[in-house]
Amino acid sequence: MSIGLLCAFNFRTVPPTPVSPVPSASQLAWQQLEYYGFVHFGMNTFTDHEWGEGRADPSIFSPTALDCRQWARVVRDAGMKGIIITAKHHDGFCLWPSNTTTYSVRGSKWRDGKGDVLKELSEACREYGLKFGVYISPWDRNHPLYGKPAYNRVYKDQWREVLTNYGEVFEAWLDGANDQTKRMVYDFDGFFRTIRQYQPKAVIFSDAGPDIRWVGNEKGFAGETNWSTRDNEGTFPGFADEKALNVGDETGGSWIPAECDVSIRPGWFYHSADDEKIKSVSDLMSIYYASVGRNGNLLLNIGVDRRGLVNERDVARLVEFKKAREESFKTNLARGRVTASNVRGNEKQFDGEKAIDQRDETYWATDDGVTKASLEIDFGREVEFNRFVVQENIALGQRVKRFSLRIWKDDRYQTITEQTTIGHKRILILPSSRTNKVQLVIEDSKACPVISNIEIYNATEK
Ligand code: FUL
Repeated sequence: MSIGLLCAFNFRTVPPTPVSPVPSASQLAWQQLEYYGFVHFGMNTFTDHEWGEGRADPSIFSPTALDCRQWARVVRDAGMKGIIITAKHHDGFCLWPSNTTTYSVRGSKWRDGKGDVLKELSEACREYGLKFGVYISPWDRNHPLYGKPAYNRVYKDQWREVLTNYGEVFEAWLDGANDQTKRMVYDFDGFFRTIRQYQPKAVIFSDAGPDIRWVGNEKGFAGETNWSTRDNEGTFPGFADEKALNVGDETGGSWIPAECDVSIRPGWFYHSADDEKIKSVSDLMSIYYASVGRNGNLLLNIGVDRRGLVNERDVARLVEFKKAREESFKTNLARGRVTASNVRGNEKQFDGEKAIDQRDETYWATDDGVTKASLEIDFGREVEFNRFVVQENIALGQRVKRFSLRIWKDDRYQTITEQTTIGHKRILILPSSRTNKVQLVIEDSKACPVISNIEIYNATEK
């Protein structure tokens, strides 16, 4: 065999070995969604409560114009990728005709007691190309068995009903609020097994994962340092070490990325008194940068109103927020000559160009053992920018520990920011700079860096 053939067949550089832990296929798909909607709707909508006690008469649940297709349309038009609905909140009222309780839509007059919000919403989500997710509160202030071991069976049955009757569910959401007096001992492992049994592809969210973790606050802010890795031993839903959840653990043994839940209004449920208290576009942009821009997913809540519609005020704000993002990320300036300090095996397949080719599956990577490296983009002209987007190929694990950004100014590179983690996506808000070239410097990484994407923008909002 000739040397040439040997090179072609034997010495092709292999892709980087994954750095453990890595995301499952479902976690990877989940991370791509980035932004989706939460809908809080139920008995509280009609009693004007946030935490109902489970005593309100089912007949009080009486939406006059409920239209899940409107919710789906609004959510799709807002640029969100799915909806997670409060199928049951702490008051125990079920939005589907559950056989586990008498406290459900079946006892209401809505659709003559024959309605099923989950059926209507899951169908609307399919029609509008949205993912469908479900929140069932473990805490139940109505169910007679709550507080007794037998309630664990009830709760599992609720998941079984919801996960077997409405098609594909992308996320199962378990909140951590609990009764301080009844001391219910939850069978969380059993709950997770039940969910896996009926929807093995769904990701399970709680304070403690197992698939997705709470970010540690309800403001929608992830830590500037945000590892998707975490050590979960001894944690459980309701356990909320807010600081630890906010930043993850660099050395964590499990892949449990953060989800940032936050409401567009002060409360989670709709209250007409809050009609003028909807978050501004600028607040929402800050939330976006601090969630999606810090390696988290954004779960933005809308409280559907008493008609059973997303209120027109919230609709308008969601549209404005979408426009603001489109404006800011309109023209990607990351074009030009790309030079990397090191390219894995000197192979084209891993060169710097792959970080700006707009293809998710390609990436710039260095040789094994090279954990400090830089990548220059020479624009070939002067550009002005104030946003820098960078992504790792997280299928190979989250690697980068520290990075910085430099701009060419006064005949030398000058550092304009020093940062820590990247993960799926990091968006930096920077003071406006004019320069001919920029340099991304990976200062330290768990293994050779694997950078799948870089984008540069000059955002209109400051
Ligand atoms: C919390 C609940 O107590 C709130 O009412 C809300 O549903 C929030 C998203 O989760 O645990």
